[in-house]
Amino acid sequence: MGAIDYQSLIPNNVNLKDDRRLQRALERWQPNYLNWWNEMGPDNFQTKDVYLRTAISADRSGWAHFDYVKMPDYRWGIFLAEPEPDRKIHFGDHMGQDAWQTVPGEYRNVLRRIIVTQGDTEPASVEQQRALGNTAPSLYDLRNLFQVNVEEGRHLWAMVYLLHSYFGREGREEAEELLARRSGDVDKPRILDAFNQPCDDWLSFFCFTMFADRDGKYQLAALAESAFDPLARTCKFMLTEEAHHLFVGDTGLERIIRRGAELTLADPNGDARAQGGIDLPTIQRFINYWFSYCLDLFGSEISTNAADYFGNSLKGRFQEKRYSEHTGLGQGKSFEVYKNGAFSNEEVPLRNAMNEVLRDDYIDECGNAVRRWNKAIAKIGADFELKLPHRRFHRHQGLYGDNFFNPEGEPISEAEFEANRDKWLKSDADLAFVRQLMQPCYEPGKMANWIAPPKRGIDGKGQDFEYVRFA
Ligand code: BYC
Ligand code: FE
Ligand code: FE
Repeated sequence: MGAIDYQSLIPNNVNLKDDRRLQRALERWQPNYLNWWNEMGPDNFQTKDVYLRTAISADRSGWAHFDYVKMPDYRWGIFLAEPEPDRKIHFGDHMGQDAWQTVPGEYRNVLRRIIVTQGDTEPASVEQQRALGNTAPSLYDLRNLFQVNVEEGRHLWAMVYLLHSYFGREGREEAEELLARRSGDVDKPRILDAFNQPCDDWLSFFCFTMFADRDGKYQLAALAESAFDPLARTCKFMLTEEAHHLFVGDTGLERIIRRGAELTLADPNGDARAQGGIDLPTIQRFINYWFSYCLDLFGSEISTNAADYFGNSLKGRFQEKRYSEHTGLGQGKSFEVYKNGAFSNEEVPLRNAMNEVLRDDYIDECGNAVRRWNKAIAKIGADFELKLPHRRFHRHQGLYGDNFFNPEGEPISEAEFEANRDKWLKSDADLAFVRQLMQPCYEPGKMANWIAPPKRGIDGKGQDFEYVRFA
């Protein structure tokens, strides 16, 4: 295992050549995928040479190879993490049994749904980010965008492999649908809300890779615990690629924040916008918007779906092994429920609260990043502190989705929310300002004015390396 077969039309480490039917089915899907990529993938850059990494092995050490590639020639393929010999199920009702190499009949529909939901987000994000190449702040950032895009394309392959391999005709139909839905389309939208929001400026892109890809990290980690072994191994390898997406988001935001702080100080009136930068309150409003949409991605606080996923050993907690107890039975989690104008505490069986357990870990990790960013602001000497809004703020799903709360989480009227909307969330005026700032900067080593340079380049290359060739 580990080594990847690059001789086949579809690179893989699953011995695809030994399963001719599956191979043929995937080879029939491949041109449809390429059509989708050419239609919905990065606008304007399909013929350029981009310095990209490609997976060459699925084990931990040295899995990637860097070289110039034209994106449509990227070797998208099927890479699963090494199998764990004699793997046992380690949570839920099936704990102690052998991990499943096929799909148990009774979980066929629900597993398909989980895989389709996961798969749907991958092409959705490529669609959302389609226009960004036209306004990249540097060649370094342009290259990172495309790296993220090709890997999200590969994550779609990862899920389509599972659908084709384990779900028969229905799986093949779902694989077609994954290419037919479109982000933001009124008739055929993507499944989850955050993936239908436009993401066509770079501040949004970095918020997206910071917050939405990080939801991806937590969802994939929960699925990497799954009793269904092929899903677990697929997600495990996706997570190694995902680390770079999170790096892009976290450091991208940090660079905009640092630059915003510097320009605030440089301006006689403390106005970063006047210096061609993005002011920290605007960055805060973008964070409020994307963070709240991404909190929705974890599903309802109290969810029978979540209880079933965990109980059926399909989806675990983040790093399930950290816990000492793995059935989730006989325990509860308490919630602040807001009903008829008042809060009350409600205790819910732990299994039903698994979405919230995952969301808790996610919020903690986002909070750590904000603390780091604030240190960077303080070091520069600007007087501003970024904050994550409260988990109840601006929610569209779940326990708090039907009420209005301010960023501190206090209940307010709809009128009060609307009166403050532009103070709390990116406004049309913010968006217009940010959009006009987004002018391409394609000279090697140059950086747009509104973003600080990265601390180092990619693959040991310098800042002035030609990460994308325009010739
Ligand atoms: N928008 O019990 P509930 C990534 C629906 S990101 C719209 O609350 P459940 C990536 C829900 O489907 C990771 N609808 O939720 C990042 C259900 O619908 P039905 C993606 C929503 O099922 C960046 C109903 O509300 N992976 O990889 O416990 C770039 C009530 O369900 C939303 C996954 O999500 C929403 N936000 O949990 C590229 C993992 N939230 O059945 C890639 C797979 C809920 O009533 N998915 N609904 O029609 C899951 O595990 C679960 O589906 C969810 C929802 C956690 C998403
Ligand atoms: Fe992904
Ligand atoms: Fe990602």
